[in-house]
Amino acid sequence: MRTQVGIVGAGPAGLVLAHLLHLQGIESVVLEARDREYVQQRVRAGVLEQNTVDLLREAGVAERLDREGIVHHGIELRFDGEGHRIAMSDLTGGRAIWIYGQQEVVKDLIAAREAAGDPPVFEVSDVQVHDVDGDAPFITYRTVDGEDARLDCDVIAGCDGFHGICRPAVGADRLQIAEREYPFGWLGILADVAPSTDELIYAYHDRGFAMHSLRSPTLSRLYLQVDPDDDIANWPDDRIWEELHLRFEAPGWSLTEGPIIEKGITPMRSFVAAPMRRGKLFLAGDAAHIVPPTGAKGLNLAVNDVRVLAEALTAFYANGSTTGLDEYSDTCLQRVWRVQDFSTYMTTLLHRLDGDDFDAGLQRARLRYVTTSEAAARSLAENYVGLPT
Ligand code: RFL
Ligand code: PHB
Repeated sequence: MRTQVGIVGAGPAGLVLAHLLHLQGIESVVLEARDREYVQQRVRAGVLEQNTVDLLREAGVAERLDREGIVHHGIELRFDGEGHRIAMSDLTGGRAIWIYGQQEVVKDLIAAREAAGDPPVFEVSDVQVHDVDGDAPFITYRTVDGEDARLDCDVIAGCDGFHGICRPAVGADRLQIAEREYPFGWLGILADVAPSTDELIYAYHDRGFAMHSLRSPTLSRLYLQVDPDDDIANWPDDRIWEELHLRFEAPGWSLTEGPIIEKGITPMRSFVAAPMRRGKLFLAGDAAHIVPPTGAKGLNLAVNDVRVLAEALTAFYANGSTTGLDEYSDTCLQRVWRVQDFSTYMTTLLHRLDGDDFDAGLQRARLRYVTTSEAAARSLAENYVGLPT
């Protein structure tokens, strides 16, 4: 088989890239290790920043997002039993965020690939990339029927997430890795109950961070800071609710419980691999970088990478220009580091740190500052809704 762009991974990065290229008349094939059901059900991100929504709208894949997505104009920071609203839209000239599950974005994009007669190839295994330094790179893999296959292409996009094969293919000796692990993880639940809040609540508490998000008017998504090595078996539903009540406690506010339909613990890390390219292989999204989820930025960063890559490839196919491709890694990394800084800020502002009373004193000072100074609040807001691209 031959195509112009071979894409490894049908997450948000790979699927958005395939769609943007299609709109420019550039052919691609998306290879995905999992089955369709799995990628469409995987519960992950829930917050789309303004830039992501703008891009999906311009690309014509926001019809359901505009119908079912919930626009938010503020978030709440809660500490010492009191809530403080950050009026994001007022502080950013009307920019906002949308609540729309990552798996819904993925479903819409897979539907768009199908409508174009170009669905992802699911359940491939033993994917390997070859000859990325030359002019004729190719990908080999095994199909769901156990047949060996080969995909020849001009360019390979490594959109296969943090545990994929594309970043290792760049070669450990060529990659500079900057990384930070945190001494905590997030226990996340999806609960079949109407959210107890209209806007997202980020709560700082001596017992640890907690967050209240949502997926729909009848579906709540909540998180608790826990030990990263903790076992979800240690967290029966009653214990989760008890801990959530304690960390969100505020006079006149109550948390409504409901059946927990999904739960799990995710470790938190910050990670940047540079450069995001080797020859004809370009890394995008979680394959190249990870941010802790406190800033709600991972998916949005993945979308920004492939926006840059699609523009560079469009110029390359239009007039042979390689400038955009040559600048791809540096262009993306500037935003990656801005977002790393914001995600680190949100993470260290809100989580219980292992340190001493000095850390806690600084955190309270920063929380009071950001909830009383308009300049500080605006800085948080403009990063949260996403700085213009
Ligand atoms: P993905 O989504 O991991 O997709 C990679 C795809 O590649 C496939 N794959 C392979 N396919 C073929 N061959 C191989 N060898 C392969 N190896 C892997 C995988 O099966 C998969 O389908 O990466 P992508 O596209 O870069 O997207 C990144 C986002 O998924 C990620 O950054 C976000 O989920 C992060 N994140 C959040 N981001 C936000 O912008 N807003 C949020 O509110 C937000 N909340 C979150 C989050 C991530 C979380 N977890 C679980 C890590 C909340 C949580 C709890
Ligand atoms: C989510 O809804 O899953 C979510 C929201 C905000 C975050 C992280 C995750 O910062």
